[in-house]
Amino acid sequence: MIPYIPERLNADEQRRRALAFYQEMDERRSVRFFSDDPVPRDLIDQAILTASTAPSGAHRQPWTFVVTGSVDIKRQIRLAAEEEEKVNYDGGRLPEHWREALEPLGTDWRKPFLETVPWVVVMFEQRYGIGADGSRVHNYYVKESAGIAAGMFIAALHHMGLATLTHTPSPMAFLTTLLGRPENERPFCMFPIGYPAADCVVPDLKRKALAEVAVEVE
Ligand code: IYR
Repeated sequence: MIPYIPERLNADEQRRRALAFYQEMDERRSVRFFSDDPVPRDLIDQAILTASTAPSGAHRQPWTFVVTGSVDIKRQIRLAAEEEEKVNYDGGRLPEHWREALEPLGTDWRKPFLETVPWVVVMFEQRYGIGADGSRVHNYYVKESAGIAAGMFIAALHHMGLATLTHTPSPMAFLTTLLGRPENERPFCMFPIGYPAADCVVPDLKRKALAEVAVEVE
């Protein structure tokens, strides 16, 4: 064990920081219309490092971030994702209630943004780890750990002025083969990353009020 003694802030400073951080995060929106302006590669690495500070079961950090800026691979990802989404939207794989739920988002099977963006990051969860001798290492709370890291990843990107979308083309198994990932990894979430297009629009969403998402028990 090592000492951990972060600076203790006074309550006024805490409120100032809390409000500023909330306001910044409240401005984040999932973006589906991107510009093809380039994004420096080192920014992506910095966001991955931040995501990787997430707590994880037994500190296994059971994730791999696969980054691609390859025109060819982005095209293959787009074509494969659209193939699956055509079955979802037009082939009747999405149940009626799901189609209705997506209506306000205006989504359909077309995913041109997967080619427009400078970077696509695919986050894989490691169902189990591989020890130095090649043996299987048990991972714990893999989904929870990956979910927290994904949240920190999108927060990091937003903080540096980049836009993304938590995109889960369904099913996502094609990404394992396409990106040449090993058997212990499963696609968790895909993140197209770039700047919003000049004419980007987003749904007019309202976020739930505090009383709708929090209760106090006395
Ligand atoms: N994966 C599909 C459908 C979709 C599902 C949910 I839940 C969303 O919040 C948005 C889309 C697609 O990407 O279009």
